[in-house]
Amino acid sequence: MAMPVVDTEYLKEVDKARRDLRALISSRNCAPIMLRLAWHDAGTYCAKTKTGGPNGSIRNEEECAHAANSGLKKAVDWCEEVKAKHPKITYADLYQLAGVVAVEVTGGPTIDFVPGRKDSTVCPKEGRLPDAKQGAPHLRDIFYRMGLSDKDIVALSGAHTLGRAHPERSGFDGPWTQEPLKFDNSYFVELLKGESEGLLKLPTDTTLVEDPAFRPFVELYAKDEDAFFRDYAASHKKLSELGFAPSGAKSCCPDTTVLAQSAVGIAVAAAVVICSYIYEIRKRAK
Ligand code: TBV
Repeated sequence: MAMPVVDTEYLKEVDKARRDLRALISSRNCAPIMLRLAWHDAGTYCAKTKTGGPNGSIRNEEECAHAANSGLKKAVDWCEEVKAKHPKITYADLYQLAGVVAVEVTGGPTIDFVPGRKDSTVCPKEGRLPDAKQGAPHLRDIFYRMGLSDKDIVALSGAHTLGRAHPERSGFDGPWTQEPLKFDNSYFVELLKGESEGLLKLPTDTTLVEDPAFRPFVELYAKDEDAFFRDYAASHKKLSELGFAPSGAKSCCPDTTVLAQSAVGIAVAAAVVICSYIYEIRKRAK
């Protein structure tokens, strides 16, 4: 599918879809799985081959059936309700918008959303998303492949402040925090408390406190929620825009033309004012 044309009409639809998503997510309490959907659509990106990424391909049966995506069909179907009302919006934009709204309605930071993502039906090879049973080297392999950093890994892991694992989906069980529908920094606070109170710790979670490069970020985010919100919003935006170049090229041409025209206009006006001033002075001097 071609690049969607992001004109005023498209932006208006995005606004309406945003409202519909807010209502849908609040009434069904499904923020966690919507955030997971956005992450799994984006998290297949490979910076080297420029394949995968937030392109809506997770809606296709083959990709949705990948083991890592277990349970996500429900979220895909819910998004379809919004797509039916706003067919202009690409699936790629819709899933990323759902992720942004999920964070917002649960009390998290505002994440800048730029529309214009293209849809794809190409299914990436299975195995691009992280495996919860592995450690730091694996986590780095996966995130570096996307072009993301250690700081992005830790900040984005804070998304586990929302939701829980389901035995029938991943084999793991339980939430990471006491209030799994509230987006805050409690994931990091619980992580530093260590094994206790029956909250979930995946091998990839414990890796964050054990690894010397990851740990300082965990400590920072546990004691400074503002720092977590700031870094999370920046990392989430990066994740949501992997391989996506907002259509600046087209819209910047008219803008620069307008700029150049106004510059010329101002120069001409100034020249006229100056000339008439000089003319006036000479007339008086006579
Ligand atoms: C659920 C693990 C957002 N994540 C989730 C489950 C598991 C993982 C449970 C699925 C289930 O049984 O329902 C096993 N996902 C991982 C692990 C990795 C991973 C270990 C390894 C890197 N997660 C995430 C990011 C984001 C999430 C970057 C979003 C930005 N994931 C997420 C939410 C939920 C899961 C909100 O991966 C709860 C869903 C970096 C629900 O409640 O249904 C944290 C990081 O990628 C690991």
